[in-house]
Amino acid sequence: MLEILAAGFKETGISMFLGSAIVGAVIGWGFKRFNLIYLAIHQVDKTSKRNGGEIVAQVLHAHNIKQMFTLAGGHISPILAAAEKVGITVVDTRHEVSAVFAADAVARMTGTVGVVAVTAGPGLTNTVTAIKNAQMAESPILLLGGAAATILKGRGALQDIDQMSLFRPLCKYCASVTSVRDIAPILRTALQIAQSDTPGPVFVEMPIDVLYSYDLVKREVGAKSDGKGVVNKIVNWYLNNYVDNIFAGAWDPVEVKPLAVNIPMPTNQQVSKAVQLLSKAKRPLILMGSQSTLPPVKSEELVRAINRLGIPCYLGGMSRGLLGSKSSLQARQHRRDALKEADLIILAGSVCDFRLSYGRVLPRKVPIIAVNRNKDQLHKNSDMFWKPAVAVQADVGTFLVELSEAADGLKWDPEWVELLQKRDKEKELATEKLASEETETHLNPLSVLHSLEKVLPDNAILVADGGDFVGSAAYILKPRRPLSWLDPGAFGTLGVGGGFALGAKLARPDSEVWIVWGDGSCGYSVAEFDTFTRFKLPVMALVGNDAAWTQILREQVTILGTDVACKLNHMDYHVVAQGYGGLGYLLKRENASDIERILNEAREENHRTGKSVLINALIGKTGFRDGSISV
Ligand SMILES: Cc1ncc(C[n+]2csc(CCOP(=O)(O)OP(=O)(O)O)c2C)c(N)n1
Ligand SMILES: *[C@@H]1O[C@H](CO)[C@@H](O)[C@H](O)[C@H]1NC(C)=O
Repeated sequence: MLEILAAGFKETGISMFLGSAIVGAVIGWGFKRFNLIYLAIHQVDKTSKRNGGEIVAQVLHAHNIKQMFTLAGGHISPILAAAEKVGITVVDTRHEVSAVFAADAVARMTGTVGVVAVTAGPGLTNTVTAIKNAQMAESPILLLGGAAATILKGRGALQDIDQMSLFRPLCKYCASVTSVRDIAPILRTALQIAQSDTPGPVFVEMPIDVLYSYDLVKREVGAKSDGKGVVNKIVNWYLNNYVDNIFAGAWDPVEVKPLAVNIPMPTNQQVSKAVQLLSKAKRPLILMGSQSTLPPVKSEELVRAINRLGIPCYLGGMSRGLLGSKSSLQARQHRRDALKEADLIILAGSVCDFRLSYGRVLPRKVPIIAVNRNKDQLHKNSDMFWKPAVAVQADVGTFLVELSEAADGLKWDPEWVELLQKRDKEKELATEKLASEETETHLNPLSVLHSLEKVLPDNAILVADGGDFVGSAAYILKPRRPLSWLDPGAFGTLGVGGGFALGAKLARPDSEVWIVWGDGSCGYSVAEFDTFTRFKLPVMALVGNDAAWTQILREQVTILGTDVACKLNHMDYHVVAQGYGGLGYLLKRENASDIERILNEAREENHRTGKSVLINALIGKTGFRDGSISV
């Protein structure tokens, strides 16, 4: 790697950047390129074999980072080697996009920052979709990317592209490190920003010359101790100064501890205004969104607050499972009707985007209390379709806890909760009836999902990756506890399955992690079964195999009259899993009466052998999902 860069540089080099060298030598005197004052004060230890990767590892270790996800590359090897040395588990995936999804899952499950390191150029561009997904899901991720040496940027170095421009629109903070002494302060700032206010991804570009040791960088850049002729002397002087500046003060003692994270808090006035409105309500309703699961409020504390409030809730995104699977306060079905009947609505982190029909499903005349850390999300479409009575830009969990204390003693119409419960029961009975219907050729997907619901243990974590089958799963499967459901979020990205499951199993090794996959979606990341095998992470997967991209097919056929590009085959995904060292099961119609037993057998084998399992269920059509959105 280094050799290639150095050779490339030498070939095209000397004469090509002669111009800039001379200009640089003159202007450089003006302290722009190398900080001569700094150089004069700080030592350059030219014999040290240490490298910047060690500082990266030190900072991450001090921030309690347990895993780093990656796919290798020479640009980032020093980070991986140093991370391994300080005891961070370095997990190498089969695609960079899965590395980011895994870090995202760790961030969501643990309330810390997920960390990814990928190589320059294609390594980084492969992360773009997952980083955008994390931005939309407000998940804090630190993306470390390799890069060409700063001095070789734009000179034809291997994998050298303008990476900063790619990530600026996707990340809360982007920085490129230009000297070893800057590594710790930049990383601390990046980690702080990732978690502050509205959490999200941050990007730190680490050019190869801040990651390798002094002697290697000097060689790579092509700086010699002396040269023949005036021009060569100037070039060498320039290059030596460039390298010295990178390493000046590199190994001085430096602070690596976390900086304080900023979390926006509600004011007393906002809380008492909300209590005042609540005191007039008989049928209040909470729509909970993912933000409610963020630190600092712990899940148990939030659950206590909701139970104290006694207000029925619909749980969305990461808040699914918050109230367990049996709470009488949780409503699941007929949200539209409930919104029409409620006389006060609390948007606890849920957003008036497409998921709430841009706010059009909210009634006009009842007070709406909106809480969100993010100002844009808080007010989304409030100029068009709805209006908040109180808008609180603050942490959702903290607001609900304070509200539950201030609203103590308030009571609601007892028939309200009963009504929502009764309707849920009715809908569930109707679905169960659909599940018992025979499909023409293959298994009834609803019946497969009902069987899964019956065998899921209390420690199950569900990863949702697909279209129709997963949409049905979201109705039928009940997450057992807080933070036990992972879906892509508002970006709706297919392909999260392998990466999410990887992160979830590492963050919660004692849980039984289940990927619920569409057959189309499975194809994106089934290769991560290899990663599960190598890292001895036994994951479970259920593929609803209908030989199509059905969610799209359904409406494309109706509206446009063709199934073009929407058909797949009944492929042997269970055999693919076996090829990657897992166990595979094929479920067909003849197994219909036996599904629960087979699922349990698969679970037992998973526990017994420590191998991941893929259950390939050949499913047929039902009318259950007709009319649901399919974009
Ligand atoms: C990366 C990405 N590509 C395409 C889509 C569009 N899309 C949404 S649902 C869907 C079909 C999913 O098919 P499958 O995983 O087989 O599940 P099924 O609907 O058949 O149950 C597609 C292609 C998307 N959301 N994300
Ligand atoms: C499904 O049924 C067939 C036919 O009875 C049987 O041979 C097969 O073993 C069953 N599959 C599983 C996974 O048990």
